[in-house]
Amino acid sequence: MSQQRKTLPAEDGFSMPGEHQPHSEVWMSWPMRPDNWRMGAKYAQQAFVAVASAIARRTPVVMLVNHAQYANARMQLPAQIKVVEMSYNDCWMRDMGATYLLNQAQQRRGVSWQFNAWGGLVDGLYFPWDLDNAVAEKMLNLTEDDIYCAPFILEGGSIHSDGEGTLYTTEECLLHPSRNPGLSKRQIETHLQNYLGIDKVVWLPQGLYDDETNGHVDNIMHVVKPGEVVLTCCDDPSDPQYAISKKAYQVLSSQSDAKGRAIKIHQLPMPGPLYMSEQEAEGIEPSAGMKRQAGERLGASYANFLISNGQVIFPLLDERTDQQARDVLQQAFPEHQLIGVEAREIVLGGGNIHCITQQIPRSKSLAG
Ligand code: KQY
Repeated sequence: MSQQRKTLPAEDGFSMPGEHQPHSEVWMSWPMRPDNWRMGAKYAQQAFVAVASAIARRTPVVMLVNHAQYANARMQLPAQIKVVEMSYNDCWMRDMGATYLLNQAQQRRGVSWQFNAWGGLVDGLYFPWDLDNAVAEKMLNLTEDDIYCAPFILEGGSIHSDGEGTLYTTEECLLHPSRNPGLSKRQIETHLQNYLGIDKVVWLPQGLYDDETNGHVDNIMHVVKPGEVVLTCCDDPSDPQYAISKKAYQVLSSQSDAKGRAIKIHQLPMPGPLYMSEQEAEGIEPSAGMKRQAGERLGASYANFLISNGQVIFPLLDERTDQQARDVLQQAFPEHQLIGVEAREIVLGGGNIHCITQQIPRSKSLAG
């Protein structure tokens, strides 16, 4: 049974591992919102099945499903994927799921952040978001890990840990007025140190251009292993992404990580730019928070992949750049098996493979 802890993870010796470390499970949740996913999420569901099936080759997958979609999800998903009924507002496990921590003895606990649908009443994408906000605690209850309830807003997609004391994030997101307007940058760093057990924060100025999450770090870069990252780069000086990626490159190449290492950067190509088609926009129900119009630029990036137990599940986005992205990733992950999954339907919903998955690190109590 899980208990709520009143202390801080860092003082208890817990910290956030890197994604490259072993996982016991990966959790996802089933798409269904007709104002975010076209055609009642029919095509997104197929993409989620493909992502879950790829992960499940090496890591057990748990899929959360709303009651109305249970039978449909069970029918579409391979038998080895565990389907668990749970309530939620949309399906971004990276952001509403718990962030798991380990201590030196490989015991596990987790953090439940406050979630406000990427901006609450300032510029959030939907209302209400209360069911999403309750998911992390329910998840920790189901995995029987003790819970730290963080008293501030944060989404899992806005942080990357290297598991050795370095946390990567963006100023654009964490300092955005729609997240924690009462906290200074210094106070946010202190919270990150307390709740994630990290020693140093590397602040990129911005995330991917026109990303509806206010610049999540997981859509522009990814940690390969301590001291090594991949970064989305752009070779067209007239594209707004060019200057953003250039600044990110400068920050990463001019800083050392928490252990004093220079940070090695692998440069990923940028797909597209890609835009929403007329046909795609027509299949989405209008809503107040989410702009979904034909011609809208999509927040598409190859950096939004998942590492899990020796596999890298990465998005296929544009046949002009997919092979180049695969080559860069294979060079960055020479020992990993790369699996490309068609991800345009996920990108149409505003995120990608990393955003729809949440890994649970392997602990000593869950051997194997
Ligand atoms: O980037 C992520 N971690 C999530 C994207 C959420 C988009 C909501 N429509």
